Amino acid sequence: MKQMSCALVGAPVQSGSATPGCLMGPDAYRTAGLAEVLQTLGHRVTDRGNVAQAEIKDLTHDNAAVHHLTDIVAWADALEGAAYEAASAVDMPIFLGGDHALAIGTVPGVARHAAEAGKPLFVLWLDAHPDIHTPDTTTSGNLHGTPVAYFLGMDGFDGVYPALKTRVAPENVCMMGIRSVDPAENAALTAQGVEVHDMRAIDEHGIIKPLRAFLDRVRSADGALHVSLDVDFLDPTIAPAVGTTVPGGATFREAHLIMETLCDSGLVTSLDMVELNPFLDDRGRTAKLMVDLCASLLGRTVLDRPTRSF
Ligand code: EXY
Ligand code: MN
Ligand code: MN
Ligand code: MN
Repeated sequence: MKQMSCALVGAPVQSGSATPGCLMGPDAYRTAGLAEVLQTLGHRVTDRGNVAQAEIKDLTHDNAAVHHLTDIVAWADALEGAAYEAASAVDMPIFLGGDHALAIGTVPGVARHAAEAGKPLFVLWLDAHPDIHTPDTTTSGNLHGTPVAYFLGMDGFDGVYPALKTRVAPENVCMMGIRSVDPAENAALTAQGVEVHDMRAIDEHGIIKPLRAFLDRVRSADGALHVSLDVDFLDPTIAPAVGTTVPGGATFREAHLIMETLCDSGLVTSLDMVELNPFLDDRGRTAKLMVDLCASLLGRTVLDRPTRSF
């Protein structure tokens, strides 16, 4: 694997989730040795610390049905700029969550950088959930369930979230691991035409063929590829430290196969690692697994696996 310049960007967002604790995520990845692991793989790693929330002057529209809107809007503004800057500075920005609301900023930010390079942004969404609610369709009011609807440019965000700077085309989004979908999200996925490989499809047809077909599309479009990895994509028995566990998730090997295949493709240009809640796990097992998956994305093969317990 070619040596990459990587930037760790902490995004301790937690107000998009119902369960506090994600604000400890970035430091849990640091404690699990993420920078050191990537350096042993030969990459140049800079830790940019944690992004500070932008100051929100005034919020013209506060939707009572959603939680912590002002907080999330402040994060979105700050993260879009931080993501754009990191993507402009290094080969591989890695955004350390924090809950999935951080993608409200990171995806448009890296998309803006890609667009300036004349590249369409593709997104691989690895998650039990499609996260395609709008502020009007969410029933929980938890805004970590809304980033995809926002960056697709769906209606319902005007005057609520910052004006979307760079939109992602729905045909450029591929979801894997989906197994918990609200009715409004089902309708949105169909209306938008998002490619979804839910766990039933993965059980029946496997991962590799649809993943390779998606990567062929990224390659022929000369696209950039952002991977958004939610801890709850994984089966809760191997990744319990997340507030939205759903049984029947990806196995250790399915997750590594995806990362190893992505590594071989050389197409990935940015990564979110989201929804880790260290408060819900003992001994950092989930954080270490996420670090291990990041290592596979950045060049560790199945034959390089050192003797380790985690
Ligand atoms: N669809 C449910 C909701 O909107 O509350 C669950 C969302 C979970 C979101 C996590 C980040 O993936
Ligand atoms: Mn770049
Ligand atoms: Mn998610
Ligand atoms: Mn999820």
